[in-house]
Amino acid sequence: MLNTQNAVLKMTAGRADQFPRDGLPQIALSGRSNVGKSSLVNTLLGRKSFARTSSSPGKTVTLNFYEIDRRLYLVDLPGYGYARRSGDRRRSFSALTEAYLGSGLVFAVWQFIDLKVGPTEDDILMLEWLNANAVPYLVVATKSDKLGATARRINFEALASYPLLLPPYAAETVRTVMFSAQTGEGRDELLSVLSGYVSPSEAP
Ligand SMILES: Nc1nc2c(ncn2[C@@H]2O[C@H](COP(=O)(O)OP(=O)(O)OP(=O)(O)O)[C@@H](O)[C@H]2O)c(=O)[nH]1
Ligand SMILES: [Mg+2]
Repeated sequence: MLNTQNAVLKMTAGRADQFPRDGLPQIALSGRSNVGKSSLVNTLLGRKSFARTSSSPGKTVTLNFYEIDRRLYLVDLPGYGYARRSGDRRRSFSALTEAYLGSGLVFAVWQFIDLKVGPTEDDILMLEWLNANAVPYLVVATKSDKLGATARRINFEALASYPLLLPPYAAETVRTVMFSAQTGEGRDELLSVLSGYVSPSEAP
């Protein structure tokens, strides 16, 4: 198992030449602003405010590389979709995020989608990009605590069977994990996914 107590913010990167290139697997946390990426870092690591979170979107503007147990990085990406208004064709993904995703450093992506909201236009662009580039990824369905039992089930089933997450669009059926930073739902499952990245033979 990973020792999540042993976590350090190794690098706050505002430029591409600051991305760590030490061979450790890098797991990129991608999703729109305010979806709960930084909160998930805190929940997984059992810390209150290790990664900075905010109710005002656009909190994370740099790429923050959290090194876990000297074995992998969780990379907290800036959220996208913040400045976008409908009909606005401005670039939504930051140039730095695009440089990172194209850098060849990414081992896997965790794509965050709000369980209540479902995939946004920008989320769909990201899913299409992940599929086209054959990047291994899973979907984290966030803020599950905000829904009642019926809506939870309906929304989860709709998301997990979203066409872009299934063949032939995706190489294989994409795993979808229900998560709440508030209740801790999904924490154990995601920690075991992380352990699997660094020691595939380790018993779950
Ligand atoms: N109810 C509920 N609120 C959450 C959950 N996760 C995050 N939030 C709240 O959503 C807001 C945004 O959370 P962040 O973790 O900062 O979101 P982010 O994806 O890192 O946002 P950016 O840094 O702007 O990309 C905060 O007010 C959090 O408290 C959750 O599981 N349940
Ligand atoms: Mg953030």
